[in-house]
Amino acid sequence: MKTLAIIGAQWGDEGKGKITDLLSEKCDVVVRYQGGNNAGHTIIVDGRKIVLHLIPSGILHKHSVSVIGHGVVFEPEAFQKELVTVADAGIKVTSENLKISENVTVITSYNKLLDAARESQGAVKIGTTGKGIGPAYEDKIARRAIKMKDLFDLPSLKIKLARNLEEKEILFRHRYDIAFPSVDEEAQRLFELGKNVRPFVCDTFSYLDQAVIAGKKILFEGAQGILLDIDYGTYPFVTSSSTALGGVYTGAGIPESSVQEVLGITKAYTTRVGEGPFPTELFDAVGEQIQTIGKEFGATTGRKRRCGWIDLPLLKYSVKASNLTSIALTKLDILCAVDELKVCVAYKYEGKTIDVAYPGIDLYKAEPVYKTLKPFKDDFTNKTAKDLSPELNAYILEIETFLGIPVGILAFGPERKEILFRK
Ligand code: 2SA
Ligand code: GDP
Ligand code: MG
Repeated sequence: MKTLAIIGAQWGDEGKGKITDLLSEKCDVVVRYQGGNNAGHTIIVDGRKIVLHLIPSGILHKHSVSVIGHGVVFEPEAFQKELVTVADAGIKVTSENLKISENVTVITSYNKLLDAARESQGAVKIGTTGKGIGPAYEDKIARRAIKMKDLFDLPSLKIKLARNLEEKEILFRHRYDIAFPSVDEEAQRLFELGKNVRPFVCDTFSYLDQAVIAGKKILFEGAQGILLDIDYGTYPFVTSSSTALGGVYTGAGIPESSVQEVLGITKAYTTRVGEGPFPTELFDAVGEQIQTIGKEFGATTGRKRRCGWIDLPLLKYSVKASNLTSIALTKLDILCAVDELKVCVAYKYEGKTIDVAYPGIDLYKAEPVYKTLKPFKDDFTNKTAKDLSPELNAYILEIETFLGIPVGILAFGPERKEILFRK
């Protein structure tokens, strides 16, 4: 297998965790390069469920090294909890199999308080996960973030936190009536938490540089999805990181030539959690059925996910935005239970018909044009890719023809083994 990026092609939760876990069996290194513990990547092995938020999904494989690159925003308390979850699953995490960049941005209490206040009292509700992701990236871009290496020197941490809090106190304490903890309290808290992270912290840039030179197989595990990208996504209803392919280069810190394949993980239908436009959203019994049988609840917050038909104009945009080379189509088993099948093949928009969504479109005004297909009712047990029904083959062909790239992987259940490789 070549060096590979796994990227959500929709609004997240396409099944990236499951596919990463599966493919990392053949990889030496698995890297998270953006986002933070807003992500929820679910892996089910032998009936046992594990949800990872910060640690790469490759951690379940003994031979692979997990790396958290400098583009990630890192919440040390959440990390602490996740270490326990992973240990409970019988996985030993050491400085050999987990490496965290000394330059990751730390999510502070201030960031979380501000996220919560804006969501409850601000002018625009984004429907964030409340983990402080946006405010932490704001600090990074404004060059006042606390970096991982800052946690290891208490006096200098206090100085940096004081600078970090200065404007927030003036701008937000009264605006939102937030009681920020004092600099001393926050410094002490982060300093203590930092002690537990320190054994894993290193120069991940050099580690990955050496891995590339040595020809190691590297898998880059994206979080959220292309349509939530800060630049490519449905702004302002996006997350605050670069979820699309560009984020791999900047967030992991590797040269462009290091990524040979870009696998777009795509649900056989569409879901979205949080606010924002969603042209193919279903508000009827079919939408409810997909939500219920698909168990479409946020893996981090437990929120109900909104559900709708697959949206090819948006997917075509994702293919272009991240140079996707193939698709993994997940949750086909859920559509098997639905007696209707529609595919959005175009939008009616401002009097025209368009078949590729592009950033200039106001998706709230885009009216989906559907093609109705025959529903498929495949039973995937002990089947190969050659045994698919004509109806399912027609669905896959519709997607491949429209997008111009192959559907290489089919997933039909949450378990590791519930998968078929087509090409
Ligand atoms: P944030 O918290 O600032 O990143 O939220 C901004 C928007 O990004 C969306 N977002 C997500 N969408 C899908 N899945 C995510 N992870 C969790 C999951 C979500 C959950 O795996 O289910 O549990 O609710 C994720 N993380 C961020 C978010 O909904 C906002 O629209
Ligand atoms: P991620 O954020 O992209 O890793 O996806 P999540 O873990 O947030 O959500 C995907 C959900 O679908 C999880 O509960 C997975 O266990 C589940 N899942 C993944 N692939 C399949 C599939 O092919 N069929 C079914 N039924 N569930 C799947
Ligand atoms: Mg998820």
